[in-house]
Amino acid sequence: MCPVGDSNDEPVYDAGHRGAFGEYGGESSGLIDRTFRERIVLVGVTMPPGNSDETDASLDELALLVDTAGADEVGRVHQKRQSPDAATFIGKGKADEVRELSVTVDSDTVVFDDELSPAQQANLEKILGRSALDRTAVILDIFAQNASSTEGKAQVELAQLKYRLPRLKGMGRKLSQQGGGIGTRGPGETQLEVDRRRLVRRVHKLEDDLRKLEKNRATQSKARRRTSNRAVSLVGYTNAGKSTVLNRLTSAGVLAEDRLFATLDATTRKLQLPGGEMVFLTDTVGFVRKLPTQLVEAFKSTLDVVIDADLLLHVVDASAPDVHGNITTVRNLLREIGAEDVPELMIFNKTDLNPDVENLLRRYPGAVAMSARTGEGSEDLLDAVGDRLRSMTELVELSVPFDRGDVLARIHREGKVLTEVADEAGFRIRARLDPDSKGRLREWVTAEGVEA
Ligand SMILES: Nc1nc2c(ncn2[C@@H]2O[C@H](COP(=O)(O)OP(=O)(O)OP(=O)(O)O)[C@@H](O)[C@H]2O)c(=O)[nH]1
Ligand SMILES: [Mg+2]
Repeated sequence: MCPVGDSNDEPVYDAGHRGAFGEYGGESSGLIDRTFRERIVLVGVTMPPGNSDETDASLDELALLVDTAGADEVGRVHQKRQSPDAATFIGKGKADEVRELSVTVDSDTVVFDDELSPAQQANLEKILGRSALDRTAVILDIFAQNASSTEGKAQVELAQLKYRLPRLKGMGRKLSQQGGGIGTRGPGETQLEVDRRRLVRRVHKLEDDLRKLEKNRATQSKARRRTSNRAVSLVGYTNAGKSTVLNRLTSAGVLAEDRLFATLDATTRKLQLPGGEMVFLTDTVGFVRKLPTQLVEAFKSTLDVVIDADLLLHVVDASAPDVHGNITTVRNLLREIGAEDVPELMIFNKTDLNPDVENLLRRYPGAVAMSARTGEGSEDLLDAVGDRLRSMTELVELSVPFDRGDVLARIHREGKVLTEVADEAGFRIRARLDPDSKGRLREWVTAEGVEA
């Protein structure tokens, strides 16, 4: 039975609804003109301690996000400020300038690179005479287009409702006038004018459903934990090649596309390392600068696989314009979700596009370079994963009496048994154990830190 969607509350929207524009135009709902790509003016503001290069890079990325959502950048405006204007984010004069540009380039919508408060958004729309959206709305829109699983759809809907609830009034007005566009489609779009209480109820229902799904996931991961297989998670910036790495190593056949946030659901596959050990390798959602907090919260249960992993494979696109900025963004987000203590193995991917990775490898010792597309370096990666996991275990000797088959079974389950011989006292075993297992089996350990 599917826990999401079998509610007594009618669904507030059609969760399977896809984007409204351009390449997603095939699946017409009949409501929206899908042959049309929205024309967008982007606005970026540099505030201390940021500099204008960072704003530029962030705007380039916003243009990519807007493109992924199905719209085109037709103009760009920069401003430097000490702090945001409380009423209009950018100054009033600048807002007039943006309106003039929008008229000149015939834009439908203005997208701001930073999150606007509901009041700022409403004020800006008045001045600009067109929709004012922020980066968060664009990212949520892409997630809404890409969500396909029950859990993914529920997570995205929850994030969208939490973003939209405080903005309900403005959205209702805009929707009745325009009937679609970035930030307005997907969850909630047809009934944003209905009773706010109903949406709040829907939020609670979704939270409840997600908690149930999370319980399922916890049971599954517990079952995995009962095996000796370690858990390894792929993390990294969106489009870095995480899914391609999973496919390359396991023939998982998951979707890997030149498209931001192609992956929203976690996929786990077994992988055998060169030393014979089995690990569970999990691919999950990518990160980006200024990832909306509503999404990070809603994807909490999906991201638990990252927190619970024994090792993170941090996939980096070595050909990206700002490799270090991407690495920092990912590490900050890992800290935000509580995964900063999970050991990290860095992978510089796409070496076929940028073979010049010597500097990167020097700067990040222990990192591996590879091309998931050509397969070059994948053996080095497997060796490195094996080495890292082994370095987290210890070679110990144990002695177990014949009548303790349960202990013997546990050693096999939790560790990697290298040799097992029977003598008059019982079984003598050499095995690799992680610190937790060693603690649990302490009673039977006869020698620690044994040389291989
Ligand atoms: N040239 C080249 N392209 C690659 C390589 N690895 C992945 N790609 C391409 O990069 C794009 C993104 O790859 P994905 O594997 O979908 O990236 P991801 O990190 O899973 O991205 P999201 O799930 O969207 O966050 C695809 O077009 C891949 O074919 C590589 O080693 N070389
Ligand atoms: Mg992916």
